[in-house]
Amino acid sequence: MKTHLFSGALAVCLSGMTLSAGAQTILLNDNFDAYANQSAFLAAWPAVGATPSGTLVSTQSVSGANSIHYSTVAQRNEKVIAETGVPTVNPIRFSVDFFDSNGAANPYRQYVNLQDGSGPTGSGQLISLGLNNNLLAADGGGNFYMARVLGFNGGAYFKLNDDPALVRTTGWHNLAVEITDTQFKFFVDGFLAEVVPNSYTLRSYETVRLGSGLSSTQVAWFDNVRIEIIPEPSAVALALMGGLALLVVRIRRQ
Ligand SMILES: [Ca+2]
Ligand SMILES: [Ca+2]
Repeated sequence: MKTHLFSGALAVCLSGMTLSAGAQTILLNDNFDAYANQSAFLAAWPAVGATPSGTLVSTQSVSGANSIHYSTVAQRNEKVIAETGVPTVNPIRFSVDFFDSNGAANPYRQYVNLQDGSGPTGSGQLISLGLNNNLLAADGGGNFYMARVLGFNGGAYFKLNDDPALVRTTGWHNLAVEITDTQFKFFVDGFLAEVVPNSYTLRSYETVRLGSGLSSTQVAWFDNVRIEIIPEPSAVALALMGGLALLVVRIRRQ
């Protein structure tokens, strides 16, 4: 009896979830593992202007064998994808795996950008994830990963320092931002690390840049660059999920 009640509620909940919204839309998902060589990578991710390219390598990776290495000299690559459309209640999620080559060092100029246009100047037209040398290790409460939103904080990089546990360590870290029509939510290794209000003109993004295109005191690797639009669960699905949680509590108490 308890099992039937539970499965019935679960079925109702799952059908509610299905009704909630369409599947997530993946606009970019590059693990760099399909490129046979540097030329193949360059064909997909051209160098930016006269700045040299990063290097397809297998010295570090999260997925498969490959990632892209950025040295201490200026290197930068770019990919233009379909327009994301302006953010709504459904977040535009931009994420990357970043190999911090020296978690004890002062922040250095290695980052990835999501841009509206190739020369962004307006508020909200550029969001950046990684590290930049405008702040030292001790600034902003500790040695945290960093981000930038054009128009916020004077356009300067800031620390993702809401959670004291999310300090830098040498190795791979997942950095992400979820952009809605009201806020930018930043995540480090899946944990919420900073929230910035989105009070700016809403932008449609299409340009991704890897590497700062500037010299850096430390090297870095990037893997798994993703851009997706995540459907928010509908109010009906949320209510059904809440109902299921109550039911589970009741069944456990019986
Ligand atoms: Ca990879
Ligand atoms: Ca655009």
